[in-house]
Amino acid sequence: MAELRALIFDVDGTLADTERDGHRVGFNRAFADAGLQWNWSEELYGKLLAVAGGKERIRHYIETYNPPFTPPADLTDFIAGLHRAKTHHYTQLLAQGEIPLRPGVKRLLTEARARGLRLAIATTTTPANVTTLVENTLPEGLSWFEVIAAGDVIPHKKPAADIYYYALQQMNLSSEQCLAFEDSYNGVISSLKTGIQTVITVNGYTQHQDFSGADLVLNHLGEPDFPFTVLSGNAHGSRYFTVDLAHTLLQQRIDWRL
Ligand code: XBP
Ligand code: MG
Repeated sequence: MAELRALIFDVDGTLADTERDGHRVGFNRAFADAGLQWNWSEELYGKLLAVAGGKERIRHYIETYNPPFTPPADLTDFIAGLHRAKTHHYTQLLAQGEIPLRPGVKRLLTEARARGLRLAIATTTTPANVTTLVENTLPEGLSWFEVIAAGDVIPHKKPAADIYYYALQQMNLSSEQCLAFEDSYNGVISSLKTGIQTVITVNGYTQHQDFSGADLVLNHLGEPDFPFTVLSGNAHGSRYFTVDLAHTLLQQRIDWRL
């Protein structure tokens, strides 16, 4: 019978609340650098987040919102250039310590390691963004993650299941041996497609999205002195997320299957 062996974490919106004040600002600075009169407001960005992947999001914006610019000969190359500039601005924001880890993340990662659980990341974002975020929020923490599955390492981004299949394959684990942590509809669709039980911590952009199929939907992972709120599912009396609760969630699924 499968037992919990690893926790797999999404990055944006899950490890840290990176979108509104991080990625969005990075995109707007890159547009300004390129002399484009494009500005992604908080509201517009919330709509654009339906498309995972920064390059894919820029293309979606061009095709859907028809913004003012002179189409270049090679649009793919043009988008890639904008995205490189955006990543530069975003990683600078991270390096300035602008974006902290969300409540309970460092505590849970530390406990998971102490309890012998393996750790991995499964994210749509660019690998450099992951390393910069972790280096600036969790010194020495990069080595805690056995696998950092990120960005273009797979052909189809979330909500496709590719990134979670890739992480499972790299760790040689089955979906029943893992628990995923996500923040968005695209993310939970991706993790559930692989059969990985999933815990959601919502944020400003995702709080009204559909998380059907998730084991638990929380406002954050909580701390002993800062309890979470259960938005759906059964936290079995816990007031903050722990390794014991992770084991209980998997066990309840096993009992349910019996
Ligand atoms: C969220 C995403 C990413 C970021 C932007 O990723 O969809 O595209 O919004 O990062 P996660 P890039 O799976 O961590 O929630 O511009 O590097 O794509
Ligand atoms: Mg996310």
